[in-house]
Amino acid sequence: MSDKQFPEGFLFGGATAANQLEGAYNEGGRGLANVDVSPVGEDRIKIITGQLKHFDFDDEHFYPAKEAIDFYHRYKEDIALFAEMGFKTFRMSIGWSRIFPKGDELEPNEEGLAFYEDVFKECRKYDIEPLVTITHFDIPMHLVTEYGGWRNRKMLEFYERLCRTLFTRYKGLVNYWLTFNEINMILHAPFMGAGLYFEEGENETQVKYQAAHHELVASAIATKLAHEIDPENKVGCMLAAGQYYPNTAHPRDYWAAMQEDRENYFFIDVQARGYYPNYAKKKWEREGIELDITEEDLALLRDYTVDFVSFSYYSSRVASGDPEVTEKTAGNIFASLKNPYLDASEWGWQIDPLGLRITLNAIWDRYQKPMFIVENGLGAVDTPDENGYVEDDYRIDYLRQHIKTMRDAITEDGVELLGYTTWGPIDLVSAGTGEMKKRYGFIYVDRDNAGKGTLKRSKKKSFDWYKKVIATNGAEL
Ligand code: P53
Repeated sequence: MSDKQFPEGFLFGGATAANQLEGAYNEGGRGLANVDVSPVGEDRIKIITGQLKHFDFDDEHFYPAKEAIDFYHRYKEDIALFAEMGFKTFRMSIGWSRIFPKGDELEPNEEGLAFYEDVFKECRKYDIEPLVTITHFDIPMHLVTEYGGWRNRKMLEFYERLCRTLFTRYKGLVNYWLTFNEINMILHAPFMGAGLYFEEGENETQVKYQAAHHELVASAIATKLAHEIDPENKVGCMLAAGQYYPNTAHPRDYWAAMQEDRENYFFIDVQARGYYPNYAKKKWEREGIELDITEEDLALLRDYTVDFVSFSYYSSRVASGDPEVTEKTAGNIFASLKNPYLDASEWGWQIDPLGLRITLNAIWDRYQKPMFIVENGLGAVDTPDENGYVEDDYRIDYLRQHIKTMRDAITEDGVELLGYTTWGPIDLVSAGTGEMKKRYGFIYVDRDNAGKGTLKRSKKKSFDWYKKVIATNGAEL
């Protein structure tokens, strides 16, 4: 028991994404999306980074998003389990191609709208506040093949229509919105993040920043609309965060870490402050990048900044300015040098609870806006007993340490934090690898990398632990 308290009304819960749990990829009038055609296995990384053009299914690969964990048919059972843990909030995302199957239609697909309405009502039944990501690595394939994804300015119009539809239909049911999941992912996995694919000889950096500009303006338009349609709406941006440390005290390493941090904060600098930072304009100048940016775009960015800043945190990162130092950590789209002071997960993600406090303070110092930790957790191999029970003390340990440092950031440092949602409260498909084996959940799902299993849900040891954490508002960890 600690006398250091989380604020009253703190939103504890869990976070998911449509393509990683819904399945039912061809039901309810849903159209094909970029994430559907991303298989598990070796080729995945080439596909999600836009290096390998792979726009449809084939027989050689297994596509985990087709069925995922079948939340589409089992959401009542799953939300009941979240409610049993006492969730105050549930983060989920909209499958864009459920609402606009091709993306460029004028009228939405009623079946898709009705599905999410039911999901939100189910949450409300248990006083669970939905926290909705409008796009989480998700774009209708038709918008990729016909328009080239977010490189195309036409995307602004399609995204605006999506937002207007959602804000109007779910008025009163949803108040917390995130515009783009991990918006900085566009630089690292551009096909997954923005439906981008590169032709040979193309200036990739130019394409990525043009697409990023479109997303940033689209995010501002969403914020404008959300506030117009319902003044109760709160809109957040979302960053794949994790502060960079210098590899040594050598000034050039500190400088390298600062450069790396800026590459990520660039997006949030625009969404939270309303203008392009000088360091970015200078970079573009240096690299000969010329972007199509209108006066109207700049006015939108300036006038419609976000209400809060949300982020995912799994690990801190390390940078070096010394070209000889190259030993990278494994298994993460965000390449980082190894930090010798930290342990790592089975997937090579380094574990740094204090790094969460550091990241919280860095973001708070930079923006002075309320924050929301919308992802954190440990991807691990679980071995269930015959009842599907998993003794996942490693997961409890990871989360406990992170929740402690987050509490310190609030009670000792005074950062303003709205809530905390762990990633994948129920096991789901990994975004980075497409595996089921990389599990984050409090709830075990019987399904393997090849799609075998009954899909049965069972509680792990961490289920009761997290329930107690929420019941005591973080006093007992
Ligand atoms: P998986 C890489 C680095 C940081 C965050 O990731 C990332 C990724 C993508 O691998 O993505 C977020 O499933 C993302 C979720 C994702 C989660 O991290 O690869 O928002 O969709 O599932 C965990 O272990």
